[in-house]
Amino acid sequence: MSETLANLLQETRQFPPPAELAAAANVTAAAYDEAAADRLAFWARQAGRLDWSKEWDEILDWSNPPFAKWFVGGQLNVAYNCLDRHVAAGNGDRVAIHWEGEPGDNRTITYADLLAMTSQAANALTDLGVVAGDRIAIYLPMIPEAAVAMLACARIGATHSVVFGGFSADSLSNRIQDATAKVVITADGGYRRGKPSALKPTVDEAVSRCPSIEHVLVVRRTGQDVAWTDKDLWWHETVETASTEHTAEAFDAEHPLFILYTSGTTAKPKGILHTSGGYLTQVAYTHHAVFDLKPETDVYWCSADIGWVTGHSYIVYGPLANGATQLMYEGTPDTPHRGRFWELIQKHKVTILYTAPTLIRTMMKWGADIPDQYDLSSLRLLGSVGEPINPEAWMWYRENIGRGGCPVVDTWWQTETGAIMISPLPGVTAAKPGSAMRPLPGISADVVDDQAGSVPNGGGGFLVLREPWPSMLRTIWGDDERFVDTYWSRFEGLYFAGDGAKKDDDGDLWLLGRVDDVMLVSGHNISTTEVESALVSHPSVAESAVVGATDPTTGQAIVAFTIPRGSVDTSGEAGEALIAELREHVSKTLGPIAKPRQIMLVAELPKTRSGKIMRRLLRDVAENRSLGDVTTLQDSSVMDLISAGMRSSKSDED
Ligand code: 6R9
Repeated sequence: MSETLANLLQETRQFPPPAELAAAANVTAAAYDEAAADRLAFWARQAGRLDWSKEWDEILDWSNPPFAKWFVGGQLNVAYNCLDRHVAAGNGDRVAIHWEGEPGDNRTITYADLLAMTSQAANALTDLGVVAGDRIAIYLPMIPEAAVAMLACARIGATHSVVFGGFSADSLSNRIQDATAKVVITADGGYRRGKPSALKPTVDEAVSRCPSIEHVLVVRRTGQDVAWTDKDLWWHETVETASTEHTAEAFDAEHPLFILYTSGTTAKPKGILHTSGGYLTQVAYTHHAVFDLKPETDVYWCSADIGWVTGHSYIVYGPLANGATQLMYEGTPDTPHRGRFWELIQKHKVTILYTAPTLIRTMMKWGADIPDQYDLSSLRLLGSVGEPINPEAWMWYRENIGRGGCPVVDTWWQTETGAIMISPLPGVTAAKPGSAMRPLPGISADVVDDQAGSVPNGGGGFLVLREPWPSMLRTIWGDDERFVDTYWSRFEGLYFAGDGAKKDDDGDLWLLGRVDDVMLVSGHNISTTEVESALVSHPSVAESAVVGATDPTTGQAIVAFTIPRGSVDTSGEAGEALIAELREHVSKTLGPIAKPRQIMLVAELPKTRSGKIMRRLLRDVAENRSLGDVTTLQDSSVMDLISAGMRSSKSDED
């Protein structure tokens, strides 16, 4: 068996940039050449997009790999770069955030407002005894105070650790303890699916186990009753009464900016540490380059939660560093109705939308007649992040949301990389549906075999990064050894990201999912992504998750869990006929080797709270094992439904 990862899916469609966008694009093809000619000088020029209080002495210190230092000796204040300098430049009246609450309330916050709010929070935290280097936990819903809290920490040099508001008291207390945080910033609750959903009781439970916590700062969002302890302080009594004047002090380029725990499903969560100068440089550059942001005219919307890295880099730091006007939405896409996203885009004339494949596939399931009811003509660019986007979902996004005229940028990156690494450039790249295309200028990614040899075009293997990049993680908080073991020991001198990928005949990159999920079927390594994409390319399918289950004849056999599109009849014989047709369809699209042994039609799939499919649980179901840890699931009732269906479905072997 010589192949590392099979290359089964062929895709020939390609979409060049719209002429008008290309003519005015922020970044042209020249950027690739400039970066190739001198990578470090290229990044130094991008760092020049920021205001530094003190220029750096050295661009990169890589004398002690994998511990990088970028812009050594430089000093800056991250919050100053996101706020003060825009106000100083006369843009204080520009809207920074159009905020929409789930119940329909809304706020408009200018750059001057955001600076005043952040200054108040910085003063209040300082009064509470927070000093540079302290850690602050943030556990908030999607309200403007979440961004304010992060920026206030950045402003005073405190390191924030944002914990997604859906996590349990256990997850929260583990993260607080790991970082020995001094303060938690939270709210009474937030609105989810039409109801106030409490946060404070979870914090109370967590804090009872966290002796490091001195104060709990509570934003009043829902007005629901909260229990009160002597550590608790209301935000409106503490922050909103503080002075709106605050002078930002500069910190070292390598000063810790934040810790963000990766949503690991089994092992102890890893506190990914990011620092200041290099991080801000790369998020600002990539936001400018990949989204082609024109701060004077664009209205940008990233629908991620601020509790994930996408929210950190592409709601808070990248867009604000670039002076963007953005939409921020508190709630779920189906509250109060399934057109909420499109209604918001119509209302705010959003021009750039950045969302996740899971959302796109959900919209496919609900049907194109929903977005069709709204005016989406303001949109000019669409982005995707979080999982491989199946070619058919990419096409659906382009046709039904972009109305055929918007470039789609599929952006690959991770909590660990801090910023986008692989993506089309919207004014340059003729994008292929489902491909993240090329490393951005200044980034060197490759696909290697198990001996670390670069695979030729047409080959598949492990996605690696060859050179350090400015927004790279610096370590795992408190555990340098685990940092080295986890990311830098599989291949000598290379960062291995855990993802499989292939190069097509043109050398463009296709992400193939986590290598842990790869299926070994009769000696062939088959990626879950390709089989899922083949299923989604059938007109009756909205979404699919594929796993390898132990099989006596083939080693592993392919089992697919498939969500039909809204209008499809799946009852009785119609369902059986569809399953047979789908198995044939995969066989025809990818070859008989990839034909699923079994296909289950399901209504939902188990997803992490950030929307990624949890194949591990489906593997348990497919192999009739009792379910593993389900605490990171978004909705655990899904698994009961799926396993019940699995037991009753008749075995479907050839
Ligand atoms: C930004 C973010 C990282 C993992 C990553 C990969 C998957 C993200 C992707 C993608 C294919 C893309 N991933 N973007 N896979 N195409 N465009 O999601 O960070 O939550 O740390 O997840 O997500 O598997 O390794 P994070």
